[in-house]
Amino acid sequence: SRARATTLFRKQTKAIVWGMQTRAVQGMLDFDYVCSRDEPSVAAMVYPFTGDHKQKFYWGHKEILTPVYKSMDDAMKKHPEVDVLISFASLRSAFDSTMEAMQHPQIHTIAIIAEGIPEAQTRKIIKMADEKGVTIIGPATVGGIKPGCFKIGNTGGMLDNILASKLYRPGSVAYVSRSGGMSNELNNIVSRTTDGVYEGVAIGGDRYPGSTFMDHVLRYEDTPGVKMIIMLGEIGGSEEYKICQGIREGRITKPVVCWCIGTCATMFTSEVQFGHAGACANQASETAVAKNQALRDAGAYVPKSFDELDDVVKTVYDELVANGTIIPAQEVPPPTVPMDYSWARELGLIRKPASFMTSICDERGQELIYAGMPITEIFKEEMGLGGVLGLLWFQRRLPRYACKFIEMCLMVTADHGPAVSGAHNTIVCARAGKDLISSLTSGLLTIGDRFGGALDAAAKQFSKAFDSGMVPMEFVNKMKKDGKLIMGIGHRVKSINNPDMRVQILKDYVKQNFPSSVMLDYALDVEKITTSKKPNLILNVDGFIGVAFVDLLRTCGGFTRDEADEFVEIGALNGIFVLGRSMGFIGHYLDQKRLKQGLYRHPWDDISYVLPEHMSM
Ligand code: Q5B
Repeated sequence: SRARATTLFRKQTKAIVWGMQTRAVQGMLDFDYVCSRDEPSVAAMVYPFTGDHKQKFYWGHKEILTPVYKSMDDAMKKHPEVDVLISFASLRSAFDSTMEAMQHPQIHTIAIIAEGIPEAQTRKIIKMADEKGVTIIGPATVGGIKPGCFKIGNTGGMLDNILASKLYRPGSVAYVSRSGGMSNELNNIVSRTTDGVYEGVAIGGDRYPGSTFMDHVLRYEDTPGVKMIIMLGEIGGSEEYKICQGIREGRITKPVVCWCIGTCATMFTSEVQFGHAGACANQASETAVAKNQALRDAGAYVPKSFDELDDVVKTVYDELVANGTIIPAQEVPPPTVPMDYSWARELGLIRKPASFMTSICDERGQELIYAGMPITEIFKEEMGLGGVLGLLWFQRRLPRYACKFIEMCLMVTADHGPAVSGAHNTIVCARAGKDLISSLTSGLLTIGDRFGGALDAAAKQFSKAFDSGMVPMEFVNKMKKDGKLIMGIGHRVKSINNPDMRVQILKDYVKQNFPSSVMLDYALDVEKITTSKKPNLILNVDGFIGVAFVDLLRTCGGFTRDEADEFVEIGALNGIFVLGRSMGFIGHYLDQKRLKQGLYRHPWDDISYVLPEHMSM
């Protein structure tokens, strides 16, 4: 079988990443860039759940495209330079994908991130890896890092951490740990006490790691750049004793600083299973205390506690500098990598004027919020449609009588038969084979001054006249003199002889429930004058809702006078008719479809053709 490589990662190492881990890949590329690599370390990604495509990443300031393959076979064939596979496959697919990867002789190293892979499967992976000479890092690991060369996935954390721990250039200290989290702590300790990390691997917390402490310590022993070694073991298993043996037999000659985590287990009366699957002492020799003592006896540098690990690392390093084994290199500042926009924002480093603002609804949190009120509370308080409209249109929690009035307005304006302009348009559109939204909007587009859209103008005209102290007769006369129609007055079919019951219902409600109806009373006085001229010049449904809403906004207690006027000014009231009548238009659309009505063509005998006479020059 093929011998395992001593050097797993170089400045030219190329990897395939299995899984759609775009953040991890971007992290690797940022690391590569800050290490001044010539090319990104990720050659391709494999993701069996989408077709072949390309993913966009940043390489420094530039955008680059990285190929994603559905099949691992294709990825390997297209990228023969790749010798590392980083597998983010789940615990269910990690076994198959790792076994498949090992069929490709180009692969020398595989990092398996997944936790919870069945031990029987891991053992098969290990057997195959032994046969093929493949180094497995993991499972259940964050991976490893070789400053200046290569980083596995998320190892080393984000770029600020990479920079803080100087992981962009090699030092002289190599470490191996089980835990990914603790390897980050080692990055920190090593960067503070020495010239930095040469390489660090977290072998993972499973009982059967794909590669062992000894595998990596021996690699470090045989790597000239490594001058001292740190091994962070833990409770459980007996791997650490192999290091003792290696030191005793002279196979390990470089200074090794060791610590086994889990010494606190002695404080418990029963056996303790720590976070990792393998972190449990099955016999006295597997305890952290016993292993620390054995390592100390073998000649490793073992602190009294983890707290003193940094002191011991520093002492050993200082000795190596003093005896000339280590000559610290001159620091060269790394190239700057632009910070991700979202991260910079999170850190509060940048601000950008928003392209648009909103003040009525926030859907970003756990719960949808309408004008400050969580949706669950809206239902708990049974605020109804009127309450929701109050929140979204007026940003207020309106009193109950106002919410009910809004709902009544929506009910009375919901429909007024197929003959009105909007319903007619909707019907013609539906019969032309158009869809619901087209038919609805074609109906809505007829709403305006003459039909259904006189609410705001009526509110403006009546309140302006009232506020300026005009008596109703003066108002009517002035409008006539100016040649203007009074908005909200007049109806095609309703009159004093054929009263509009919709208006009557609303009138009764307002009179009984509103604290004040001065604007409505004023409009009713105007109606007396106009109907005395012509019986159809009644205060129509638009006019009624318009003036009653002015009373509501001005007297419900929720708005200042300026705020009340602003809602009329910006055209909120026509919205009531639009919203209400949408119900009817949709009804007409569905009705026509249900009745299977064909294309409408207006009959000729209903059109008067009044063309100009033929003109000769
Ligand atoms: N005269 C509504 O007109 C209508 C006058 C007026 C002073 C007035 C007309 C009008 C203002 C806009 C308005 C909302 C076009 C109506 C609605 C929803 C609906 C619809 C439905 C539904 C009706 C005859 C004589 C003339 C005019 C004078 C008319 N209106 N004077 N102020 N406002 N109103 N729109 O019947 O001297 O003879 O020349 O524009 O409020 O859309 O059901 O159908 O739920 O769907 O065609 O209820 O009033 O009357 O134009 O022949 O005028 O009265 O100057 O005087 P008519 P015209 P003169 S509610």
